[in-house]
Amino acid sequence: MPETAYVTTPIYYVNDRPHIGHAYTTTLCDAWARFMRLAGRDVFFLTGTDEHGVKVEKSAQERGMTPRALADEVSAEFRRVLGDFGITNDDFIRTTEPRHERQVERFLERLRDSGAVYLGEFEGWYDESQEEYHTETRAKELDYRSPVSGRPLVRARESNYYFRLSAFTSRLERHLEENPDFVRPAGRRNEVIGRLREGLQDVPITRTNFTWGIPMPGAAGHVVYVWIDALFNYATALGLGEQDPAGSPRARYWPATFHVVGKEILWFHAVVWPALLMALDLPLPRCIYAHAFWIKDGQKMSKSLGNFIDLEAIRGYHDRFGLDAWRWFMATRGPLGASDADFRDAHFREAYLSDLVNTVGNGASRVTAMVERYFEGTLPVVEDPSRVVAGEDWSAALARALRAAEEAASEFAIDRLAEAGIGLMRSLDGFIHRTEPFKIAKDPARRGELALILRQSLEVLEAASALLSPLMPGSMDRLRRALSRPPVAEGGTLAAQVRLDPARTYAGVTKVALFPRVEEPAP
Ligand code: ME8
Repeated sequence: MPETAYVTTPIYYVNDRPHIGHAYTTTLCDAWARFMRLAGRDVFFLTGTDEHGVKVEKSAQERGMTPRALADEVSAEFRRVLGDFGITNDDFIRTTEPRHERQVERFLERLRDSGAVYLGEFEGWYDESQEEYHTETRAKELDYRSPVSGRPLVRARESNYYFRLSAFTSRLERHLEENPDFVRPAGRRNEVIGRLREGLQDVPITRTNFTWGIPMPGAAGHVVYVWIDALFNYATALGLGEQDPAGSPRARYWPATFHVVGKEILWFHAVVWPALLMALDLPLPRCIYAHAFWIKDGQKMSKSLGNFIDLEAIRGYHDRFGLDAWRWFMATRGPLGASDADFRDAHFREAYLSDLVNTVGNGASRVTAMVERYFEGTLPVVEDPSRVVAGEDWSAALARALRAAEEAASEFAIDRLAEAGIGLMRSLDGFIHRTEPFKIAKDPARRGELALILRQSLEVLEAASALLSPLMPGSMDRLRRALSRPPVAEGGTLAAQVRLDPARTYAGVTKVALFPRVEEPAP
């Protein structure tokens, strides 16, 4: 049985339309999932929509709709959009589905029976926009304002069910100490450890001020707080809360390899969620990966500022540059690490021109054009292509690229994954520059040498197309068709494709143009 891998995006709120932030996280996860499938892993990739809570209830009211109708509409739009973005998720979970609700109720019963959840009274600083309470220390640090909306925190008092989060402080601290990779990138981990040291308070997990949510079992009027409801999606999609979880064919995917989230929701994922899992005696996810934010002109993107790169803007890029160019930009120029990334049209064009037009596209068209021109598209096995030509040991270079890609994937370093593939294209460019096959072609006596150089170039192109395919699936398929090679296939074929293979034949290679120059002005 191949090793399993499980990657999740946050589930997105249905009170907002899909925008660049959703596209970003989901595209990163998609590239990772595609890579792991190529590498032979048994992958499960989950995304979905978060549909309960006050925010959705209010948005629906404002639009004169029921929350259910709003959720149906927006959730459907998210699913459509994922299709347009080439996302290969294995499931799409909605928190309003009976399978989710039923399991959340069961989880909460278990938590209450074990004493991890109890009925209590609470007063504290409440962030209405985020539906989140803050401790006195934290509220003071925040100057009694929401860190997200900037609106004042309000003093609120409730009788609610609580989760005994405080009881897990030292176990959580120990887990973070002992597992340096539990939170990535490293800077984010230190933030979490720092906040843990301040101590944890129990958190209310039900509300009585709204009805659009999962009822707390056996507690009339209490509705499960949307964050607790939402976090469970990662487990309910696998059936872990069903009566017989081991019987669920998806149970094998737990624990998750990566929960990928934006930095603003790291706390819930790195502290609250693991504590809930501890209370339920379930294994913890291997890593929470929290990326930073896309910003615009140095400012946070927000609905109120109206500066979000919305679906229409994204589709504009798809139309002019192609979906793969968009995916490439997301993967290589986005806020993957700890710092935010400013979205600029000029950056997009620069990345497109230097990486895709000049490097990937140019390398692919030069090599295929020469094979077509000098060998009528057919380069059978002339000699062992692993011979070192012009000081370029391609066998070693391909092995290095493969290792770099695998290591990058193990750290969710999608930018380095991209680099492993495009690095080969840069080396190929240098190789052609040094060996000058277009000059050798003029000398009939050097035909064997020419064949070997082009043969190696084709093999490198093929390897690069495999490494780049998780990021740019459509164009890499086209490249492979031009190489007369089948599309990359899932299930452990990667290592077989990222190496020199004297037994491969290239017949019917045709010149390919992958990324045309785009001259129009910005939208
Ligand atoms: O928080 N840059 O949903 P949400 C990069 N339902 N990524 C961004 C971004 C930006 N400017 N803005 C949003 C929720 N994102 C909850 C999650 S999970 C159990 C519940 C991405 O619709 C990023 O991944 O507000 C962020 O965490 C997510 O969208 C928030 O989506």
